[in-house]
Amino acid sequence: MASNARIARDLQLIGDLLELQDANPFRVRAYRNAARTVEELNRPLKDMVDEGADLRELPGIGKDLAVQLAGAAHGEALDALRELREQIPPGLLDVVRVPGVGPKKARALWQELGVEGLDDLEREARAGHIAGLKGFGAKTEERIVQGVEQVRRFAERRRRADVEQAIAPLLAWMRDLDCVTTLDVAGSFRRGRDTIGDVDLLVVSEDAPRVMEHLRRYDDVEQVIGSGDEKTSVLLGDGLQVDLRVVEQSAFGAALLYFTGSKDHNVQLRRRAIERDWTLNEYGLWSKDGDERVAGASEAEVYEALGLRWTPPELREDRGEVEAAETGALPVLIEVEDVVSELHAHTDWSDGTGSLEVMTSAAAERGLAVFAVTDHSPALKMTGGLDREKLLRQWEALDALDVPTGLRVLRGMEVDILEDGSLDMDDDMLERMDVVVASVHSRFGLPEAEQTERIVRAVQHPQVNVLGHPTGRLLGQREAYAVDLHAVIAAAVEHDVAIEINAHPARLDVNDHWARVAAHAGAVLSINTDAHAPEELGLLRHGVLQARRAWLTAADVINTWPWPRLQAFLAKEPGWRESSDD
Ligand code: DGT
Ligand code: CA
Ligand code: CA
Ligand code: ZN
Repeated sequence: MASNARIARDLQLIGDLLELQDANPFRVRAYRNAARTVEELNRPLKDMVDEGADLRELPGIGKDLAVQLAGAAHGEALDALRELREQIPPGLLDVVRVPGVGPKKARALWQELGVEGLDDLEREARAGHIAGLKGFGAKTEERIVQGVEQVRRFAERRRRADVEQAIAPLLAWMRDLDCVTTLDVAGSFRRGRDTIGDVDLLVVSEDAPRVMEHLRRYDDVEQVIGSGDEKTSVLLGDGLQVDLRVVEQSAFGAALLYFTGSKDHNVQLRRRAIERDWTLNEYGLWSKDGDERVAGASEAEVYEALGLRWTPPELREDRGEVEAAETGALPVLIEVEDVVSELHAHTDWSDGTGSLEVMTSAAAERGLAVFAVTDHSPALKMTGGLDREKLLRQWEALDALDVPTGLRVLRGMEVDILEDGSLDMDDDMLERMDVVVASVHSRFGLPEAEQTERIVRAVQHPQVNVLGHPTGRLLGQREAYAVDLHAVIAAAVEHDVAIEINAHPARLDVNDHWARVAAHAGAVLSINTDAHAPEELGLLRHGVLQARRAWLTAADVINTWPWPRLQAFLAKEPGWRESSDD
């Protein structure tokens, strides 16, 4: 089954591909007219076909198209589209999407310069080979260089949380099929990477063709890139690629291992297999002659046969995990349930949406033991940051607050680090707080030396407990500012300041790499949601994933500590490092 919008997009695409082939303009126009007709229908084409409507009565639809559309309504690929896809390099469609190019110019570039994709196009444009072509010019060439970058940006990696949301209905659709025994998301998604290139689905089923067909029929499939016995790749409406593999139960573990990756982790495992005179592939671990399957049904079985402990997917990046799995030195990774304190959250006293009551109730409902109210300081005007007087009023409100049983509410603030590294609040007020989060929200463009000095100075302030979102990156929007994090981490270790892993999916800051560097340097980490609404307390798991990728245990993260130890840390009492319970 396919939606009208999708069929219309396919018809439009046929027009574009035909134009790339320099086909008869009447044919091109016929498909484009048909696209418009389908788009403007006020009911699903599929319903019309099922009711036996004569599609030839629709404007611009002849006999041949009527037959194709009937098939398309039931999810079959349009014949013309299938044929064209075989004849035209797929990368040319990216070229067509570059502003200022379009099908006619793309065809000229293809024929004159052999341009088959964005890389070719960029190279030719930068080499100045395009300006001289008939119908182009220096200006077009310049626009093309910028246009290529724009198309690439669009095709960039996505935030994991966005992908999670985008594929939820697809997973439900696939699980709905009765012959799907198991469905897992593998690849970088399973490894918990902060961004995802494409989605790798692994299904166990006795009826692979039906599973493949079911995916192709999913309503939001925009394009089938390829479909065979073992693998189908599709693009969803928003451009997200989904790769599906179907395997038998007996090969499930080996396949899950293979398609979870990472590639480098797999290389290590294959090396170990070869050392034992075996081979490892997506179907199993095999004896040298390939006759006997040594392991394959479960991941654990494969690891065990290779003399390794089962390794959590978050660690499978060839960063020393294979050696650790061999010697039994894998860390016991932190879990969401270990976290009992939220130390960075906002309320409607600044730019949050939830009142003190709403946020503290939400925290209690999530089973937290400690919740810090850390609204913004006044420098961040657009957030309604609290000045001294308003902060005093907030504390009065906190004193009067009916706190849920079992929850400890902390007085705190997310204090701006000003340009010179001083803090945006009076020292006597900072001294009266239970917890101070210090963050940079301005002057991202300072030279690295100045930025580093600024942040180090803030970390040295005797009242600061947590360095909030230490690099300022916003995934897909803003790069990290230039800063020497090694120096910042060293200062944090010296002054008993925790390095934050901000769990907001747009931030995940610090990332997995820096979290691990920080822990190695002896720093402690603090995972916080930076919630601006009660439901955002649920973002915690995104931060925990990054912590796991950083090899962190519960002990490395102050949010897991029992109150006496956390209290000692926040008060910078010597001795917080020696915990009695871990
Ligand atoms: P992504 O999609 O860029 O976020 O990253 P991954 O890790 O999901 O990479 P992807 O989708 O290309 O492949 C998924 C896993 O499948 C990968 O981690 C390892 C395995 N794999 C795929 N293609 C190959 C290959 O050509 N060689 C090897 N050794 N492994 C592969
Ligand atoms: Ca992938
Ligand atoms: Ca893939
Ligand atoms: Zn902030």
